[in-house]
Order: sequence, then C-alpha cells, then structure tokens
Amino acid sequence: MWMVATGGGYVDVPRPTDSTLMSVGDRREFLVDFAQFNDGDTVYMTNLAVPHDMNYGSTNGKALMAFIVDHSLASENPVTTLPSTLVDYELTPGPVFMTREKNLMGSGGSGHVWTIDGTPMDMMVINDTVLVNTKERWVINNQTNKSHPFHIHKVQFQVVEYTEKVGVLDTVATYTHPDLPDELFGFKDVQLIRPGATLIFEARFDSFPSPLHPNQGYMYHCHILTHEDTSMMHQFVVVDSADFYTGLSAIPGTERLEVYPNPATNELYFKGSFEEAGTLTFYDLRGKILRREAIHARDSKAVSVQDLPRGVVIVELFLANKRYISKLSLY
Ligand SMILES: [Cu+2]
Repeated sequence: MWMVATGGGYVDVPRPTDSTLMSVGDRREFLVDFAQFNDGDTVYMTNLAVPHDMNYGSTNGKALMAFIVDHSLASENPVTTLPSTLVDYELTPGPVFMTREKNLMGSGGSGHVWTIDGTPMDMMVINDTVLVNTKERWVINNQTNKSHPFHIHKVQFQVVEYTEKVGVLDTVATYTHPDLPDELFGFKDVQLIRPGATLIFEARFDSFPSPLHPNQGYMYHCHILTHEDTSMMHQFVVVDSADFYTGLSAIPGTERLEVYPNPATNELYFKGSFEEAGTLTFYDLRGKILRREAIHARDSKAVSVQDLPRGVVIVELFLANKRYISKLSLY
C-alpha cells in the first residue's frame, strides 16, 4: 500500500509501506492494491501492537478489519496508476517569530496529575498568546515514562525534528525534515511522543476570531482522554498583529498593571503587592518576548530594565490565574 495523505492533506509523493505507527486521534490515507489478490481471498488489516497474550478472539487475533476480494465489484473508474508526485511540499516558509518550549510532566498512578509544565488546565487562564500570521516553533519534551499523542487545535503543523531514545542502550536517534519516517511526515495536528523524546514542529497561526470572547481559547493537549482530563492540557489565543497590546487587553480577566516610574530608565517598581509568585514578561509592540523571568512582585521590589531596548515595551505580570499588563516607556 502507499501512504498518500495525513490528516492535514497530501504528502509529497506516494510512500510505499506495509505498516504505519498510529496514535490516538491520528489520521492517514492509503491507497491499497487489491488487484494482486484472487477472488475470494481474505486480506486482514491487523494491529501489530496487540500484546502476544491478548487478541480480539477472531480467526486472526490481531485483525481489526477483514477485506474479502471480489473483482466483480471493481468501480467503473478504478485507480490503476499512481502519480509520481502529489503536491509541492515544503516547510512553511518565513522566519520563526517565536519558539515555545513545553514539558509533558507527571507519572500517572492514583490521584496523580498529568500536566504541561507542571501547571494544570484552568479554563480561566490563557497560557499562551500567539501573534497572528507568524510562524512559530514549538519544542515538546516528554519528561514522563509514557507515550503521549500531542494534539493542537487551530493549526496543522510540520515536524522539523524528532529525537528519541531507542533500544536497550537508549541510543539517541534524531530525525530531521525532510528525512523523516512516514509517520512524522506531512501536515498534522497530532503526533505521538515517546517517553524521553522531543518533538519540534513549526506552524503558521494564520487567523483568529475577532473580537475575542471568553472561551475562545484554542487547546493543546495529550490526546489520551484520561491524560487530558487530569490535566495535560493548556490553551492559547491568537491576537491581532496591528496592536498586540489590544489583543492582550481583550483576553478575559486581564487587568491593568501599575508600574512606576513610567517612563523608566534603569529600574521599575510595582504599585501594590501580589500574593503569589508569577511570571514577568517584557514584549515589544509586536509581541516578541524581550525578557521573561519568575518573580514575586512587591511594591518595594526593583526590577532592572537596563538591558531592554529604549522605546515603548509591554510589561505583563502573569500569576496563577490572573494577567496584569501595562505599556512602559524606556528612555
Ligand atoms: Cu498522555
């Protein structure tokens, strides 16, 4: 058979194979040549991953589906040839605007929580803000001892690189576009990440709902139901390139951050104290991260802004369930 498409469209050329590695939510399309079989032959599609001591109780214990060949059923316009190429396929062009790194964490077991970056899913929290029409690179590290099918809404991504440990010696194997195994190739929105493996993909975030409303975040999560439910899932929004600050302001629950002095030169202070530790991020006006750090913001605490470029920047203080933002002039 030949793999001709993934969930996100055609691949470059028909790829001959007799098996493929699928995970939860994954989709592939194949062209299968039944002309080589005789009338009455039974052809099984089997699950090679069924453990030896288990089967589905049918004639062929690993069978998922049986095809009985009947040549009299041939369609009026049968497919008898394969094109040598299907589509012009290349990585999405243009520079990478932002790289994000995510860690899949947790170890399962009773009462245990699977997370992304140690942070459970919270409907009231937007975990990432993406600038519309930019290409991003996401690095997903599986730090657990289970495989996770990573799934993202909104975009079809392309795998740039996949690194995993193989064999009893944990030899590191790295696959890089375009020299990828079939199961890593093509536009897709879900990809299995083995224990200890790292998936790197690129995608262009080409549109967003406008205006933003509550509950309009897009999700990314493990596609195993018990993992996403407990709670290996985060959400992101895509915002307008015309004014990143307006986009941030539109995220539900966002409040104004008061900082002084403004304009500032060397140091910055917060008005008010915040109970929890959080993340402080400086963006430029297009939404590119200039600096990001963990912080416990207090009104007497100085933050150095000496290393930041002069001009207007955006300051964001992101606590566990609250986002505060401000524009800041530096001179
Ligand atoms: Cu999972």
